[in-house]
Amino acid sequence: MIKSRICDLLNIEYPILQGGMAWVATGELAAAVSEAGGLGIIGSGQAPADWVKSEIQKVKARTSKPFGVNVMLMSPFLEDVMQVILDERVPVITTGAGNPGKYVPALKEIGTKVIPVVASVALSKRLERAGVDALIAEGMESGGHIGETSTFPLVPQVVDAVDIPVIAAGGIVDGRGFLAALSLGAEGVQMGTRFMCAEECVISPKVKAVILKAKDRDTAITGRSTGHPVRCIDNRFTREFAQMEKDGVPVAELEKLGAGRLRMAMVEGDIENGSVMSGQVAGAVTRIEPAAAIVQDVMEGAKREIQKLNERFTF
Ligand code: TUI
Repeated sequence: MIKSRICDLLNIEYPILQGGMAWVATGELAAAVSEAGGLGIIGSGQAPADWVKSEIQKVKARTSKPFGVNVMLMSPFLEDVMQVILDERVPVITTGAGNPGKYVPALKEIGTKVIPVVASVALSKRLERAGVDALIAEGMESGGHIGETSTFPLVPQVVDAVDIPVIAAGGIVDGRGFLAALSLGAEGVQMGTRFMCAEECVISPKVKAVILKAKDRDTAITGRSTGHPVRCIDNRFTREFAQMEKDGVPVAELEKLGAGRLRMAMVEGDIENGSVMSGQVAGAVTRIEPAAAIVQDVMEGAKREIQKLNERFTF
C-alpha cells in the first residue's frame, strides 16, 4: 500500500493518474483506469462539448468511482466544455496548454478538484495562489504539447515552490519511475503513453503497434518555431514539418498544416501522415494489457524496487 495526500484528495486507491490524451483517452479508457483504483481522465482536446458530455456519461455508466476530464485550454470549445463539466459535476478537472486561473472559483464552488498541468515554477506559484488543489508537473519527456524542462529538474523545483501536492508526469512508465517520482517529492504520477497500449484504449491498433515497436530515440519535437512544441513519434509528417520550420515557413501556414493530424493518426490510423503523439517512454512499452494490469504492475514494481534498494544499499 503506497498512499499519499493525492489518494485522500481524489478519493482513489492508488496515486496513479491516466493522462487525459486528446482523441485517445475516451470514456472507455477513463472508466477502466478509475475502476482499477487509479484516476481515469477523459481527454477533451479540441472536441465539442456534446462529445465531452457523452464520454462523461459513458464513464458514469461504467463506474461509480471518481474520474476526471482534461481540458485543453487552447480548445475552440473551451467555454462550452467548462459548462458541461460544471453541469455534470465532474469530480476532477486537469488542464493543459495554458493558465486555467479564471475558471478556478466556479469549479471549486461545486467541489470539483482542480489540478492544472504545469511546465514551470512560475505558473505553479501563480496557480497555488489561485487556489488549485494540486499540480501535475510535466517534464518535456512527455508526448504531445510540452514545456522545455525535463521531469528530473522540474518536479523538485515545483515541489519546493508550493505547499499543495505535486504529481509528476513525463517519462514515467513503471514502478521504477513511480518510485523515482516519489523521491523527487511528488505524491503521485500521471502516465500517458503506457495507457495508450491499454486494451481499453480505443485508438487505432496501428498506433499501438508503432508504440510497441518504438525504441528510446524514436520521438521528435516539432513546432518550437510556432511557440507550441509537440513531441511525436518521428514519421513522414514530423520530418516534413521540421523541414518547413527550417525553411522559415510562416507560423500560420505551419499551424494550418498541423490541424487535424492527431485525429488522422489516433482515429484513422495514418501513422505516417498523422501526429503520433507519444512520450520518450514509448521504447519501454512492451505489451498491450488491461488498464488494471498496468496499475497493478506499477504498484507492484514500486514495492519490488523498495526491497531492491534495501538489499543493495545500507541506509
Ligand atoms: O496539454 C498537454 N499536452 C497536450 S495538449 C494536446 S492537444 C493539442 N492540439 C493541437 C496543438 C497542440 C496541442 C496534446 N498534448 N500537456 C500539458 C501541458 N501544459 N504541457 C505543457 C503545458 C503548459 C505550457 C505552457 C501549461 C501552461 C503553459 O503556460 C501557460 C501560461 O500562461 O503561462
